[in-house]
Amino acid sequence: MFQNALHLFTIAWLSSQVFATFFVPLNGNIACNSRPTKAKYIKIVSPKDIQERCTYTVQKHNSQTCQLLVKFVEFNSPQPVTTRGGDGSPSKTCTEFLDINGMVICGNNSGQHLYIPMDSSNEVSFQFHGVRHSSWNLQVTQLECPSTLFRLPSSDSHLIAPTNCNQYFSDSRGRIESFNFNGGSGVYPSNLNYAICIKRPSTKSTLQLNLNKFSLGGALNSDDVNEVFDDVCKPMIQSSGLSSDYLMLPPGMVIVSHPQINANFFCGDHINGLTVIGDPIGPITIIFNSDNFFESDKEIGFQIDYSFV
Ligand SMILES: [Ca+2]
Repeated sequence: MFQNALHLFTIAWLSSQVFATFFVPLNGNIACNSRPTKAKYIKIVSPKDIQERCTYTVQKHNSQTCQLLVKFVEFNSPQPVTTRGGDGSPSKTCTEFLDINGMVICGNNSGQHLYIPMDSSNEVSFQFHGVRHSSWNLQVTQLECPSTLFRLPSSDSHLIAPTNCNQYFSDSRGRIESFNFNGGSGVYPSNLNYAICIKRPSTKSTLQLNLNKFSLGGALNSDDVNEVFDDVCKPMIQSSGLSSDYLMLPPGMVIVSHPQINANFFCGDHINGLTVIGDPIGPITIIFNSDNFFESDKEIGFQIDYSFV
């Protein structure tokens, strides 16, 4: 009697595991403020009905899910506005925005993408705040890493980004723009800090960056191109009013027209239109940082065409 009951329980449990593994929905739209989805391919589209907040929660498709690839087919929200902190210093603040894992973006971001780590967390929430004047169409793919237990291959291997990359460019050439580049008008939101990774081709190692547009703060009004790097861009000692907006390029990159400059942190607009080239060692990672201090007309962003030559 007991053994029969145990047998039936075992069959029921195994059936539930099989059902959970194989009968999760494969793709689909998820509605604003609906239940979490485990679908592998997900569309997040703004609703016709205006609401103050839309939250979409994505849970792991299966135990191999390690990253979410979020493609911004469309994302438009009002431009960030200038606000003032307690000390009167200006900042750029998003009034309607998307918050993913604490990363807050707004403005015109169609064509952008993000990688969200899913290895340590079981779910990720996409929170759209104050959505009265915003529209979005996001394509989310749950990327599955190869299984370490059974060494099962993954069909997503070509899409998976190196660990801790927020953006990943795997083509041998392409264009990278700051969030809310907005056709060259900017501005990038304050308080962003993220890593942009580029895949190195197997046959070439010299990276060339054409800085089509480059305007990232800069506390000094110097006209000397030699004075807007490193500790000017990332002050060693924090102080109110000192800009800390910068792009950190891989070590070894030099400006073609100023090869004597051996810097890592770049800011201001003195290198706007210039070309940076080099043979960086190790993973190719570019770090963007914006502080909470807004300098009018100086914080537009960047548009970079990268290639390997
Ligand atoms: Ca700033």
